[in-house]
Amino acid sequence: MMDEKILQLLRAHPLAFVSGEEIGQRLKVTRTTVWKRIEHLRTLGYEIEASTRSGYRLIRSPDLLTPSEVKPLLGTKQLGRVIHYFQTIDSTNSKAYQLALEGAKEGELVIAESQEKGRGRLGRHWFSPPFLNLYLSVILRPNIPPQQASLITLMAAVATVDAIRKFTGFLPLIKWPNDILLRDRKVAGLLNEIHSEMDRVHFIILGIGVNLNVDGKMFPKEVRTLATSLKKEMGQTISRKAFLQLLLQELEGWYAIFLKEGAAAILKAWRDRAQIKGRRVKVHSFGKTLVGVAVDVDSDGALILETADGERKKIVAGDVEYSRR
Ligand code: BTX
Repeated sequence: MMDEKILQLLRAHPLAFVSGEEIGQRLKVTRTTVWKRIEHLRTLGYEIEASTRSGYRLIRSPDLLTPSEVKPLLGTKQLGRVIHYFQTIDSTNSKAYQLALEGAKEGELVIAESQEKGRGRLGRHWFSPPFLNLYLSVILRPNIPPQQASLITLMAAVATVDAIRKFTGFLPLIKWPNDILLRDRKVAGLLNEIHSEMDRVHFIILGIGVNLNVDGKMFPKEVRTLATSLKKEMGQTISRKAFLQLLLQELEGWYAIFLKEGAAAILKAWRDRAQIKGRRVKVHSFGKTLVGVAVDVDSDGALILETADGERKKIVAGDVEYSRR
């Protein structure tokens, strides 16, 4: 907290020095304490000029996702107005779920620089190295029945695609159910979890991981050929703060569209960005493999598959492999 307050004071005077004495008085601590905190901030990557006569001046901030770095940029009404920040955590989804059970409100954001037990779907692991990518979970409390919760997942995939498209100019594709691919490789993944009763959703945790600055060779071997990052695709380092800002704005925008216009708008946007209709696919679902042509996705988020004998099957969970067109 003290570090955040010192940064706030320094940011309020971008060109001028702020004396150690003034900072000390404002925070009710000694000048020596201020100096120690400044030293600590430097170890985090803040470039702070110090002058014995004039005090301290902030020259440059690192690309951290702390509330004091992120909040002034956000420009959202509700998403991310409350931020729970962690340098490291087991999983942002687990934390958000726990906070939501304890009463956290709509739009609260859990964000971490790294995850020790980043979670994918079906108990899988999400590779989450420190200070390179985005790992976040948003708490939503829409007033909808549980049957509509899948639409929130589709909505989040659309928002993630649009954030990547606007940021990079590349056009990612959604791969059912909710992987985001760039040039056929996974650049982002979504894990959404729901807490509900029969006819009412209590909350939904929207978990999003986006590979931003991880280098291809850093990925674990088994993922290397399947995954990519924006840095790898663009050949330049990505500002995580700037991308987070855009992602939350897209999420807020699409969430508003969902609440106002409902399923049809989201399904249309999802279909446009997935282009799955008519594709030959192999689907692995609950230990079975099915082959066929993808017909559509329905408002439950299920994949409708037509098999060779003309039968239509509804697949609610699983993984898809694309066959050649
Ligand atoms: P998924 O089950 O579709 O994808 C997991 C699979 O993807 C893994 O089995 C592995 O093959 C591959 N993989 C693992 N890590 C990566 C990576 N960094 N990039 C690309 N491919 C990878 C997708 O599940 C859902 C992932 C959601 C992650 C977010 S991060 C914030 C939030 N908190 C949390 O614990 N999970 C979500």
